[in-house]
Formats: sequence, structure tokens, C-alpha cells
Amino acid sequence: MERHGLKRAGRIVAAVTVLFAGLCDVGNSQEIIGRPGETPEQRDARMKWWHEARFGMFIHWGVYSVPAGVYHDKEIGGIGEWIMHNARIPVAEYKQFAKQFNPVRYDPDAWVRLAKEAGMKYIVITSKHHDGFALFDSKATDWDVVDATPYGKDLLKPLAEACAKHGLVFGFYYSQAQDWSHPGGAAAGGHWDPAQDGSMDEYIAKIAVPQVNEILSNYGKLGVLWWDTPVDMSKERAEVLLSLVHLQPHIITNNRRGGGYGGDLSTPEQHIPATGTPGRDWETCMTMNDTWGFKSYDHNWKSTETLLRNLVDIASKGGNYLLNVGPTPLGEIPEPSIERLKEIGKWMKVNGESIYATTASPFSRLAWGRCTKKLNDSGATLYLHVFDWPEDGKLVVPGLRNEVRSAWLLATDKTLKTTATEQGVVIDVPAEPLDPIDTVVVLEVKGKLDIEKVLPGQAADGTLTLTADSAEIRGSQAQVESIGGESNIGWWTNAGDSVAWSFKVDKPGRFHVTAVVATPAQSSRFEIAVGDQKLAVEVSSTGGYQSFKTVELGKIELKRGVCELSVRPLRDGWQPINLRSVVLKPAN
Ligand code: FHN
Repeated sequence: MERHGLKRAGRIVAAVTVLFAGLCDVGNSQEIIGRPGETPEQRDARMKWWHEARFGMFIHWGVYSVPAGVYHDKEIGGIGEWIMHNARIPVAEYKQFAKQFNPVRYDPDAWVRLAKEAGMKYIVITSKHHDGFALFDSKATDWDVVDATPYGKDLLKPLAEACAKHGLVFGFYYSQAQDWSHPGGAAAGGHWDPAQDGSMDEYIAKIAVPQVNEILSNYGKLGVLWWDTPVDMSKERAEVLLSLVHLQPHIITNNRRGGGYGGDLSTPEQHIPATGTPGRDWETCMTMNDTWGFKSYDHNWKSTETLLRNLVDIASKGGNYLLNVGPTPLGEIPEPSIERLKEIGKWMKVNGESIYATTASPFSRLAWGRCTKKLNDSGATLYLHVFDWPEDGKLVVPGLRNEVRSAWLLATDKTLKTTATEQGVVIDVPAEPLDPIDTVVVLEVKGKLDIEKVLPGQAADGTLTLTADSAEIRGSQAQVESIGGESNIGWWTNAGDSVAWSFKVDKPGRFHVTAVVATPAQSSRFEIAVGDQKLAVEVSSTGGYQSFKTVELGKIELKRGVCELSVRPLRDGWQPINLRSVVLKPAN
């Protein structure tokens, strides 16, 4: 899978945004999770639709779509909706853009139909982003679509109605702690204009509280309230907002309100955690190009393959995918987004059963793709998402010991032959996949899932190849991604993360160790460990995160039996690397 990797991180987002995203990612152990006083059964009932939905649309829309990334004829770096901040645009000047915000082509019904066609089950739209501009008629300010734009009509009401009409759940994003236009609101997110002077408490009392009240009261039943960038949100400030949430008793909130409230979800941004966030509901939000709000010159669109495989990857880890669109000031969703959503929709129409209401894969990793599952009283349905079709026509489900009831191709219902082998269940599949992005094979098995971990072993010449796909990742950031169709461990930005492999050795001896790595850093230091043998190694720049080279790491002794090899950053000298494989070849 071609994921956008570390290579892009530097140029996509303002550093401050990355910081916010990092803060909000997985929360911390002191957070209050869920709703205080709610039983697990009540919580499950409240979260049911969300668990089943798996796929939603995020919409970032506002006045920033007018400059669309350009200010005084200069392309402004960073994400489009941050232009006011990144170009330090004075409040009064920024407000002039509202005069050109006239979304006469806005067709909320078409937006909702598009989301539905893509297979999305919910929509979350920015009711107010950090520029403080409200897409609704707010009594708390004139800085809203009704009072400040030629359009002059509430944009959220018709969208709420269209969602209700087409059966999608509707929700709001609200930037509660960062508002660059109202006095006191810019304390957290930088400050560049005396018009922003003021007290944050007053801003909370005069703008945030009344507006949250408005969005929770005036748009019917809502599914989600999506807070953002909770910098400087003390417990007291967060509590005032918390009390309003009861206006929508069933609403689901994320972990970005601040003040120690973890809400119902963690919200990894622009990435998919290696193993999900076990024990915690989570939702990856992601852009289709490199910006949330419309930017006229951002054409760096992810492929449909990437987006669809992201959805599958996320579902296989038990999470939801909130995929963003950034409409233009005329109210149009950019054509490349529409194309991709329609393509995803075609696949979902045939294969949606393998996504909706599924739970996480019971396998740690599958070299050929992903798995989602549904448990039932007599066994389980496993949906095998095959990204890399087996050339020999044998799909091996490693370590699966259950008796198979039946197997078939989801798209055609064609029954497939299965054989129980020592490696696991082997399924005979046709020579060609039905869908090159993801062909789904359904496997119905009897009884409680029984999966034995199958360890990699030596080739006939004694060589051991430890690939990214079979690695166990220990930590919070590093994850398997794919560059040029080959997997590697990337996003290794946390020096506390390590990776390890367990494997079987039946031809012991001394081995040459090499690794296939890529790094733009001048040098990076890490350690290879097998038992108490340790190799401290230093690799120098390979020319970038996509330039993979084989590097010599030294020699190591392996004994017969099960061994573990780990790769750990050395605090002194570690720089992120992408690691494709570690290979051990007999030294003689
Ligand atoms: O600063 C915002 C950004 O503009 C965007 O809204 C994202 C979406 O998750 N949230 C913040 C950064 O974490």
C-alpha cells in the first residue's frame, strides 16, 4: 500500500498542527474515558451505530476556501484552513474574504448522496473552524455565514435535513479552544493582531458556550460532536462545555475537548496506528490530498487504491475512517474527491458486508492483505481481504486450526475448495483476482477461533528473511506502510518504539546480518539484539525515505529452537529509518 510517509510530514502541516494532532492521538492514562456513570451496556448501545458504520465523511469548509492557499499572490505553506494563521492575516483583512464566499452551487442533497454512494454512514462538518467563522446563523457573533457573506443562509440546516432524508448520521466539528477572530480565542493558537486581545474565559463564555448550545439545539438529532485542538483547555473550561453535551444525550464525542476528558474516541490524524488502539474506540481522520480546507493548487491526491486499502486496514484494526473533503467557495466538492469516492463506492456496493459491523482481525499480520471478522453463535465469518493475489492460486490462512464450513468469493458467491494443512487453511483461488485493489474471500469456520502463531523459518540454504509484514511492532508510532508496492516499517518517529521477530532455527550457526533500510538522516544508530548478543550499528543516509539500500550490520550466533531478534533505536544517535527487512545468511 502506498501510504504517505515521513517524507511528506515536513511539508504537509504546520508544526503546531502536528503538535496538536500528537497531543490528541491516543490520549493518556489519566483521561476520563466515555461518559462518567454510564454502564458498559449503555455505552455499547450508544456507540452501536458508530461501531457498525466504519466509514464517514469529514467536511472542512469555510472562508479559507476563498484564498484557497494564496495570499497577496504568494502560495502560503501548510494546510489551507490555516492560511489566516500561517500568513498572519489581520482579522479585519481576513474577514474581507467572506464577501467572496458565495456557495451558490452548494447542493447538500448531492453531497449526502455522494457520501452515501461511497458507502459512508455519517458526516461530520466544521460548524466553526479555527478562523472563528460559523457556517450557521449564530446569535453570538456576526462572523457567520448569514451575517458576513453574500450567501446569507445557514449552511448546516439543509445538510442536516439531507442527512436525515438519506439516513446518514450527522455531526459537528467545533473548534472550541482556538478561534483567531474573536477576542480571547487566539490565546492558544498564536496571536498576531491586537483585535485578538482578550481573555480566553470570556471567549469561552461569550462565544464557545453559546455556539455549542446553538449547534446542539438547532439541528435535530446529532451523532457526533468533534472537538479540536484543546490547547489551554483547563478542566474548568472543559467542564462548562461538557455540561452542554447533555443537550444531545446520545452524542458521541472525541478526545479533543481537553481538561482530562478522553471522550468516546481517540483520533489518530493522518495515520493508521500499527495495531489500532486496543481497548479504546478510535477513528483515523485523513485528507485525500495534503490539506483539509480547499487549496487551489494541491493536486497531491491519494489513489483510490490507497484510500480503499486504508479503509480496509482501519477496519481490520477495529477503527473507523473519517475521510475528508474540502469544498470550494462555490460549494463544490473537488472533482478528484468525487471520482475517488465513487470508485470506493463501487467496491463497497459489492464488498460492504466485509466492512460494516465487522470487528478487528484475529491475525497479527497477513502478508497478502487484511482480515475483518464477524463472530456468531456457532463460529465466525472471516473476510479475507487479498491485496496481493497468490501467484500459485493457493491462499494460505496461516495458523488457522478451525474446521471450515465453507469458503467463497464475496463478489460472485463462487465456492472455493479449502484444505487443512500444517501451515493453516489453504484456499484454492482462481488464477486472477476479481478486483486488483482488494478481492474478498469469505471463510466461514466452526467454533471458537483457534489460531496458532506460525513462526517464520529458514530457507533450504539456512537463510532467514524477516520482513516488515511479519514483524511485531512494540510502541506507539512505528507502523507497516508500503512504498513502491513493498512493505516497510515506517513512521518510526518515537525512539521508544522497537520491532521484533520470533522465528524457528533448525540450522544453527553463525550468521551475517544485513538490513534493507532507507533514511534521509545523515546517520542513525540502533541496536540488533538476539538474547544477550547485541550489535550496535550505525547506518548513513541512503538518500531519502524511499531509497532503500542493503546495509551490513555484523555477525550473530543463532541456536536451535525459537529465537527472537529485535531492532531498537539507540537513544544516542537514533534518527527515523524505514526498515524493509532483516536478513540472516549462514556465515560459512
Ligand atoms: O488544526 C486542525 C486542522 O486544521 C484540522 O481541522 C485537523 C483535523 O483533525 N485538526 C486540527 C489539527 O489536529
